[in-house]
Amino acid sequence: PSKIKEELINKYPAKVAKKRSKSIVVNDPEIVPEVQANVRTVPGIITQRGCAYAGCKGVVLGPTRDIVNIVHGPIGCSFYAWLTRRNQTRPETPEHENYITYCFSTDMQEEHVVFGGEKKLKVAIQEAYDLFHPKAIAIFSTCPVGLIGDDVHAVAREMKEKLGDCNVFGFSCEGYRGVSQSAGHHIANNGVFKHMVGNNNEVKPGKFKLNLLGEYNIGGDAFEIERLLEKCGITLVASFSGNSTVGAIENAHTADLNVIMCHRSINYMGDMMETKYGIPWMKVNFVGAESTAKSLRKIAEYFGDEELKAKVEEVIAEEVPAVKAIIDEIRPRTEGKTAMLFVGGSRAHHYQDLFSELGMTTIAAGYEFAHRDDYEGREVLPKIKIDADSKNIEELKVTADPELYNPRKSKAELEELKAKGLEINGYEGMMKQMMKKTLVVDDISHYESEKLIEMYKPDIFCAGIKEKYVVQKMGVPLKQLHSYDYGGPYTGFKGAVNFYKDIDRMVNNPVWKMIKAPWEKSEPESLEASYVAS
Ligand code: CFM
Ligand code: HCA
Repeated sequence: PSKIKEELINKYPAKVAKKRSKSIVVNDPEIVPEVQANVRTVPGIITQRGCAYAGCKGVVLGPTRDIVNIVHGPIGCSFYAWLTRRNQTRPETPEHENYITYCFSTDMQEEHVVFGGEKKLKVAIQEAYDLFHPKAIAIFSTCPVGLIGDDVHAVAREMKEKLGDCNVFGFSCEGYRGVSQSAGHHIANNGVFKHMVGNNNEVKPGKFKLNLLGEYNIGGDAFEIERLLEKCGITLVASFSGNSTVGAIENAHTADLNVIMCHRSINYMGDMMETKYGIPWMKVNFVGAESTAKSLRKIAEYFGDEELKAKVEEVIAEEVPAVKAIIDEIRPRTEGKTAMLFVGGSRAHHYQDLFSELGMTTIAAGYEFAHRDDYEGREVLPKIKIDADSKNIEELKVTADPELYNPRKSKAELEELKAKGLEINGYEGMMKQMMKKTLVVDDISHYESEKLIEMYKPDIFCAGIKEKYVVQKMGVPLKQLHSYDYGGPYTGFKGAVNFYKDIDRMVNNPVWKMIKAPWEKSEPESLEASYVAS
């Protein structure tokens, strides 16, 4: 693998090669080498990253159905974020609000860039309010807003005051705010925490109450998790933010546990809620049948109730036979095959569990925009150097709430849970679970992906829409782990079965053998020759 690493960077100019080499690491799960992450992409390199606005508006706020999300900026930014992420939602009744299908924008023009856009923004907020009377309106700043200096927060305060019964708040999530969409996650967490969480003290009935953090209901993933929680008798107070509502999020501080699916996008919320309200958090993974069972058991162990533990075992016993029947049939066809996973900030880790259930090995993986803790584990947090780009993002000063702080578990109880193997307020990252000598690459470039495929010829490559057709033209099937190629859900027991079937169909499809990859062609076909042939 170190030769492979050499091969990946030897075409780069010396300075670029030096920088990229720190983000390309041969794994050793015992030592866990350092991975350079969350740093600027070298200009000129084709990255798969997005911007801070995408992380704030598209990822964290976008999935909640009853917030009107107004994008302050040119129309292109809005169009980009319009339903492309496949975050599904299910209103209580057809009469209930659902703004997800709408696209709200101030449609900023040159004139507003020159003379300012605040007036236009106020008009847009008023118009949205008159049309829908929503509970909340959020404003998202795109790049030009920061450049011309429109004060979206002042506009939000003024309009909130004026409207009276509508929560209006803004986000300074201009695309350039950070090195990737990761900055937007942090900005979104801060805003949701400041303006929403804690606004409603109504307590939902239920004995075991939790919030599901970092689950955005892509392809219906949250529906399957909700089904399982309900079956176990666990009350879901709020989801952040898939299939969720303003009311639920405002109520989140009444739960007794936060479980985190996507650590990268929402770990800030977990920490802030722990400090302010005394709610511990626990990392879970509902991607993979075994991981789902493990996560349900962890939740039962946290609550420490014998009846709940028995119920969880009963649910697992009921769900597993259907999974086993399918995997027993499929696994002989997928066993021994190889996969590469390059996705945003957590799926490159989570989906390795599904591949291992299929008997497949993940030989290379990486995130687009995660931080070192997502690779190496949260214990490296104190060692991470805070650079100028990270310093730009506000770090909220949170303290215990004088009235609402109530530690759900005492220090001794938390220690006891930790001794039982429950990782409280912790995440061990991706690398400890990957095999020795596998490759870990942060913010992989297009060039490096092609090189890796040429060298390893994996049976499947997992990434997004930007990589899909380039990779498939190389004769390697590409599974989109962002949009799921319009399939899913892939969480829970039902989702695992969906995934096994989809991967079986892809890696065992004879069509890939009929495509000649560039390295298999002896001579480039002339355009003329291909006309004659067809
Ligand atoms: Fe978390 Fe996500 Fe992901 Fe992410 Fe994303 Fe996404 Fe993703 Mo695309 S929140 S980090 S910013 S799991 S949109 S639902 S698929 S890159 S791996
Ligand atoms: C985003 C959203 C995205 C893009 C997916 C892709 C998603 O980064 O703004 O490139 O295929 O999951 O929809 O990550």
